[in-house]
Amino acid sequence: MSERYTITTAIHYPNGRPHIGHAYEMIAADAIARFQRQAGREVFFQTGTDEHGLKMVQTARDKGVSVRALADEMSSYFSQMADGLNISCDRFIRTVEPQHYRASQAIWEAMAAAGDLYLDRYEGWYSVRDEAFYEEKELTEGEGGARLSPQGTPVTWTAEETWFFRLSKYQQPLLDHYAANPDFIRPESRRNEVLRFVEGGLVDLSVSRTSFDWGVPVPGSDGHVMYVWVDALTNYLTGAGYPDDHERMARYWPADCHVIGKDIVRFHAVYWPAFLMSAGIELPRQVFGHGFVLNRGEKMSKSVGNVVDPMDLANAFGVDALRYFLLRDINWGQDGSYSPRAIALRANADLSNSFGNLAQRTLAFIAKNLEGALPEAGRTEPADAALLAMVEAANAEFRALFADQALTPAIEAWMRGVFACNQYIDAQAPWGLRKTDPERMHAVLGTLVRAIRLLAITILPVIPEAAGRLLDQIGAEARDHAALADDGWYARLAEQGFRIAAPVPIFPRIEVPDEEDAA
Ligand code: ME8
Repeated sequence: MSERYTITTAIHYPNGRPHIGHAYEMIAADAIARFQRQAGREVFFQTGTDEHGLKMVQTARDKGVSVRALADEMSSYFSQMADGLNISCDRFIRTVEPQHYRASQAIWEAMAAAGDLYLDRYEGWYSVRDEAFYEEKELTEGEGGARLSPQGTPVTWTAEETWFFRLSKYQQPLLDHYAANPDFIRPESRRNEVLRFVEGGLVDLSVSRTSFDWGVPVPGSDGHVMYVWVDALTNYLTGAGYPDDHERMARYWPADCHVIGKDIVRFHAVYWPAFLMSAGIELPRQVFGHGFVLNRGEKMSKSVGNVVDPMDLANAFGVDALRYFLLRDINWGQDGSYSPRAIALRANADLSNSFGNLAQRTLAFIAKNLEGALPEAGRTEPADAALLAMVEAANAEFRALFADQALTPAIEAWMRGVFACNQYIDAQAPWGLRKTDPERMHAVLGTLVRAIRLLAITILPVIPEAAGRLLDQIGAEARDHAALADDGWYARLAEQGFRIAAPVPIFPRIEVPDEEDAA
């Protein structure tokens, strides 16, 4: 496996404030990035904002501000949200950056040099909301006979002189690539959609606009700006140092995973690899199309206006509770619903009552009754090794599943480790042993401290702040996967006289809102 790992989110349109779908995507990609770092890889993780296109122009016009002012203000909310949600991105890219213009013009020139761009007249349907061109056969009829895109957004007839990209030429090379790389598009359902679309035939793609000027200028073609998706997709290359920083490119390209939502799989799994093939640049290894987060079953979007500020949820319940809920309850790759009540219930059940309570009871008892000193070897019994074996198995399962994009089942595997600890506590009843059998009590508590460390390291990518604080409380410094095999840490800490301080609960219970209060 490679020593480095490049992961990206989609870059988000800052034509409004971020919503929970944006938060979800950043959180999931962040958990994967953290997991890969724990595995010892050098990770490059990029997110950012996609600031060109007609949608931005129209929103700015409606608000009576300049497009740049709108982009500056709204983009800052996205970067603030990334900080607020503990997103460990290495780069927050904005497509208005000069370096990004340079990269977009370079890939354009490479596609032109390959003979894949030609000037012609475009007449067809365009959806501003999707920033996408559609073929007649893809449209459906809405109320009053209005034509709608496959995403259900309005389309308008557009006619202008534009540059075209010879997408049709790439139909067979794309199909060959999908066949040779079964993991290129995941999950399976998205892969099938793409295969069907490409097998149905590809028409050349209009890749420049002349009706507005908010975009990257087409080199050598006055009056044309690039179609927003050409520059948007190129953001991934900009961050990897294209075209000038060859050393950086060699290190961070190709990307290992583009994390995106299901509505933009076509752009990433059809247009993007075709552009790259044309420009002679290596293709990303995987495009993962996640599902949609629904507000109690309803689709929400900036344009529709039923949008909840993710930071309100994070402030109400805690960043880690939100992160945990989204990754645990919305099956990665499928759609899922959220409500404030569901977040609170999940956080209380898994984090406060199960994991938090396990840690709190154990550490508080040690702080109080052993003056915080790490328990001694004591008198071991087979149940101790059996518990550690179960927790190690839960960790191994988590890692195998998480590495394969099975984020939700991975968390369930972790939870089985937590349950095993709680059963062990009930069976061993260490609190009662203090007077009757202190030797045995030491062995049980020592086993629990070891198990808690393993569980905290396992879940660290999902709830980094809370799991990190817990590891601080038990003095566990090394937190990568290599540290898991280190069974000498406990003895070293004990020798140094490390003491566990009276712990502050890591996961205080959350008051559960009524369903009616749910935003
Ligand atoms: O599509 N649940 O930007 P965007 C989950 N700029 N994910 C959601 C979602 C929801 N309810 N709503 C949107 C764009 N998303 C382009 C991308 S990439 C080169 C350019 C996801 O702000 C959506 O699927 O409309 C996409 O991956 C991301 O949020 C940004 O959406």
